[in-house]
Amino acid sequence: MPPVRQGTEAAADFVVVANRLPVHPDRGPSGEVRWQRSPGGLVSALEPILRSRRGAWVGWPGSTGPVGAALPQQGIGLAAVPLDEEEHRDYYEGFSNATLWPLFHDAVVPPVYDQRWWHSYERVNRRFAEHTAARAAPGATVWVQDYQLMLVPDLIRRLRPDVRIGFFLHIPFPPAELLLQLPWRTELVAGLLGADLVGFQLPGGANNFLLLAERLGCGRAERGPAGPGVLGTLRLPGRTVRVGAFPISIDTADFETLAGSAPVRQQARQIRDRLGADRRILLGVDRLDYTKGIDHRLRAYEELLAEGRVTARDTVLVQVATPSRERVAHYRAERALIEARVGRINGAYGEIGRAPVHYLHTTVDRVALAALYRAADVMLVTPLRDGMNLVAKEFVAARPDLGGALVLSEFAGAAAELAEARLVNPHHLAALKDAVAAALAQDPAEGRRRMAALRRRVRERDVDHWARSFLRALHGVRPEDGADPDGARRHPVSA
Ligand code: GDG
Repeated sequence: MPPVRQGTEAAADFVVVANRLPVHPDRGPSGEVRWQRSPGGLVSALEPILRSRRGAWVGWPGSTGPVGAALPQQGIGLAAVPLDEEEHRDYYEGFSNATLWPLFHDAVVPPVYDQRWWHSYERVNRRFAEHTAARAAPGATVWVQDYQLMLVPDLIRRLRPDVRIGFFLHIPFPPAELLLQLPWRTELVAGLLGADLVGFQLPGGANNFLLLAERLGCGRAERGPAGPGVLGTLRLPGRTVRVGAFPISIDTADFETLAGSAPVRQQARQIRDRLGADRRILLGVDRLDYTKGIDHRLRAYEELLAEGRVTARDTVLVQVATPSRERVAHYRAERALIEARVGRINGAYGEIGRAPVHYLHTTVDRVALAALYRAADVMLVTPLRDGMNLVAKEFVAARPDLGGALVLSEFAGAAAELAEARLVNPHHLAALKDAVAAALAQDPAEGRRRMAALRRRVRERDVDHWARSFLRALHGVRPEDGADPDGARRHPVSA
C-alpha cells in the first residue's frame, strides 16, 4: 500500500526512519486511542534536530491494522507505516528477530532462514522507503535506523537520488564467516550500500562490513580515516560509501537529573530498607533476551551461594527482566530457563524473609529504574554479545556518589569505552564468580576512583555527541570547520 500524501503533511528536510515511531497507542477510558510518547535516548537526542529542521519521523506505530486515530504532530511530523498481523509475524518477529537478531549476535541461538519471512522483510522495507520518499523535501537528509530496515537505504536512493542517506546499526555487525550463512547476504549488503554513510557502534563492526562487502564483490574497500569516525570507504561505480564507528550513548544530563531527584533518592532508600540494610545488593536490568547473559549471571550467583562465598543473609540479587518478543520461541525458552533457575536458587538458599533472588518480570518506571541503580552495590551487565548496552552507561550516570561497582561483559560494545569497569568474559564461569566477589569486596577508595573515571567518559560522550558526530560525518564536515550543520542540541551537563 503506497503512501497517500495528505495536505497537512509538510515536506521534511530531516527524516528519521525507524521500525517504531517515538509514540505508541494507548486506550482511554472509553476505548479511544490516545498516543503516548515512548521515552528513549534516541528520541531525546533527535527531537531538537527534528524541530529545528522541519523534521519528520517515519515508523510503525506499534499496533497492527489501520492507524485509527490521528497522530500527534508535536512540532515534528510523524508518518505511520502500517503493518498487518502477517507482516508483524513474518517481517518483525520472523526475519528481524528470529533471523537477523540471532545471526548478528554470534548465532547464540540458531537463526532461522525462511523464504517467506525474507519476502515479507523486502515488502515492508519497500513500504518504509516509499513513505520516506513521499515525505522528504528536495535534498533532504534521511537517517535510517537499525537491522529491521537494512534494505531501505538502497530503496530510497532508487526513488529519491537527490537525498542524502545515513544508516546506523544499533546491534553488532558480525564477522563475514557468520554472515555468509545468510541466504540473502548480497541483497542485504547492497541495501546498506544505498547509504552515503553506514555507521556501526564499534570499529570492529565497520571492519567486518568492509571485508564482507569486498568479499561479496559489492565494492572496493579502502581502509584509513576519511573524516571523524569514518574508518574506510567502499568505492562503487560512480559513488563512494563511507563506513564508520559511532558509539551510541545516553542523555547523560537528563539521567543525572533524574537520578539526583528527591523521589529517586527516597525510593532508593526504601529499596535498601526493604531488602535489608545489612545486605549488599546485586542488580541486573535487561530486556528478557538470550543475548543478555541473564542465566550466566544467575549461574555464577548460584555457585557463589553453593560455595558459601555469599549467603542470602548478606547479599540479594535483584533482576529486572523486561518482557520482550514473547511470541518468538527462543524468548519463551529463555524465560522458562531463567525462571526455573530463580526458583531453584530461592528454594535451595532462601530463608524466610530472605530470598536470595528478587526477580521482576515487568517494566519498571523510570523513577524506580534510577532508584534501583542508586541502591545497587554491584551492577551486573553480562551480555554474551551486545551492540552497546545503555544500562551500563545509565548505571554510571546514576552514581554521583561514586558508589557501586560495574561488572561488565567484554562482549558489550560499552566495554570499549568503560575500561575502568570490572571487565569479564561471561562464558568463563569461574572468572565471572571472581569478578562478582571482587566487586563485592571492593575497597571504597578504589571503587570511587573507577567510578569517577567511568563518569567522565559517559559525560564527555553522550547521545547528543553521538548524533552530532554521525550527522557531521554524513555531511562530510570536519570538526575544524566549526559549523554544526544539524543544529544538534548542546546542553550543559549538571554536576
Ligand atoms: C539495542 C542494542 C544498544 C530496560 N528495562 C526497563 C527499561 N529498560 C531500558 C534501559 C535502557 C534500554 O531499555 C535498553 O537498552 P540496551 O542498550 O541495554 O539494550 P537493547 O534494548 O538491546 O538495545 C543495544 C541499543 O540498542 C542502543 O543502540 O545499546 O546494544 O541491543 O535504556 O534503561 N526502562 C524502564 N523500565 C524497565 O523496566 N523505564
